[in-house]
Amino acid sequence: MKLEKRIILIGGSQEGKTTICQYINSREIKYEKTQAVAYIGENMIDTPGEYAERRSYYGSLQITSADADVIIFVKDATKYMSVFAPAFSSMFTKPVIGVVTHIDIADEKEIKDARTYLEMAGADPIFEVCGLTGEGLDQVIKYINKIDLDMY
Ligand SMILES: Nc1nc2c(ncn2[C@@H]2O[C@H](COP(=O)(O)OP(=O)(O)OP(=O)(O)O)[C@@H](O)[C@H]2O)c(=O)[nH]1
Ligand SMILES: [Mg+2]
Repeated sequence: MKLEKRIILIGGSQEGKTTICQYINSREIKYEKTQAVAYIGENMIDTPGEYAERRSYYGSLQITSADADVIIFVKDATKYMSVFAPAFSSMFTKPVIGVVTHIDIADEKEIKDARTYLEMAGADPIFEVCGLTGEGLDQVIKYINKIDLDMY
């Protein structure tokens, strides 16, 4: 399925942002640390985990997000902590949705907790995916393509 809007992925280190970009762009899935903001394909902006982990980078995230239509907060369900403070989404003037990754190896409680972190951060709705197999990503793309940007 083709992504028809430009998205930016935000989340902590190693939570699965780049893997989602690789999957959606039909690229080889391989681990590569993101060192700087990267434009992948036509429609994806990948960010380094450090940007969401350090307050001093929040301004860069805000500026970079101006280039996107939709913001995705990405959270690995198997990581106990979250980089997303409550109402983190209020920094952005764009629709913010949430994606829980690693559902292939997380248990039910971990997935539920990850959803709660994303909800508290203001992401809505929230999807569950596995970046390695692409499970759940079709629903994410379908939802994004349907968002009416005039509402924002
Ligand atoms: N089992 C499993 N592994 C995943 C999933 N998504 C990503 N990974 C693995 O998690 C590791 C980190 O994934 P990345 O996509 O590079 O993470 P990132 O958020 O881009 O990390 P930074 O570039 O450091 O910000 C890689 O080894 C991926 O293969 C998933 O849904 N399930
Ligand atoms: Mg990355």
